[in-house]
Amino acid sequence: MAGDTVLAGASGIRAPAEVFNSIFVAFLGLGTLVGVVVISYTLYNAYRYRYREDEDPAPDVDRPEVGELPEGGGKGKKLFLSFGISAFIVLSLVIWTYASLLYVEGKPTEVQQNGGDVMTVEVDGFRFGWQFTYPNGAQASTLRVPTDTVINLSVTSQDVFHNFGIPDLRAKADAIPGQTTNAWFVADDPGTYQANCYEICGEGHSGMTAQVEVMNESAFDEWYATTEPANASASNGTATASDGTASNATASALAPAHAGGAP
Ligand SMILES: [Cu+2]
Repeated sequence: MAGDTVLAGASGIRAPAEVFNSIFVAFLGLGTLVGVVVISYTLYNAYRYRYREDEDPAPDVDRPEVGELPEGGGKGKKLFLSFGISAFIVLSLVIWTYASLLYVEGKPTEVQQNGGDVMTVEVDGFRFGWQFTYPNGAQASTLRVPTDTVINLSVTSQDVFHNFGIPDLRAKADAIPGQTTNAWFVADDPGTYQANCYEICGEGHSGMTAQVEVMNESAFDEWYATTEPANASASNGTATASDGTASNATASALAPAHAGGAP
């Protein structure tokens, strides 16, 4: 099918951008073809059977008289042919599109199972910005990713509905509080892209953007080595943890008395 020749990056993985592009091209091509056939045939018949004052355009046709039921004809051949071709085109598109979407849905898991590199970045939407959390716990407001690597975005929201999307990389996912949505992409070319919010979420919605830096793998590794978990340097993390333990202790101290009183 058209589009299969569309580039796969050095990773050899067809990114959703390429899959969606080939779906678009196939639909556009077939739609144009069907349109051209239908419109040409209509125009051809309109011309062939046009009204001529002095001339019967088809003198050899035996037309039914008023009140007579038509008989004979092509036994519905044209009807079957056009329905058959339409059904074939529509069903092929449905099956092929569905298979493509299954590929997009399952690819990160498949790559991971085959020992390939998948980097999962947590994307947290809030009014009005984005926070990215890397596998090592580092956090940033710019999304930095290496080229030719499957980047799996795990998207959620801290407050209201948002939608995280990077149009140039064809990655887009709802950001819904209390649940995560996944989207993935493979970037072939280093460069700076922009992520936007695609769910109107308040007065700062239109400014709710983030920079996406696609870096060469070596440059990324160098940068990634300098990052550290967000709460490693902050002693607050430890303080909260010990607070947590303290209140748990209180709770369990109270528990036996409570249990004793129950029966
Ligand atoms: Cu938003």
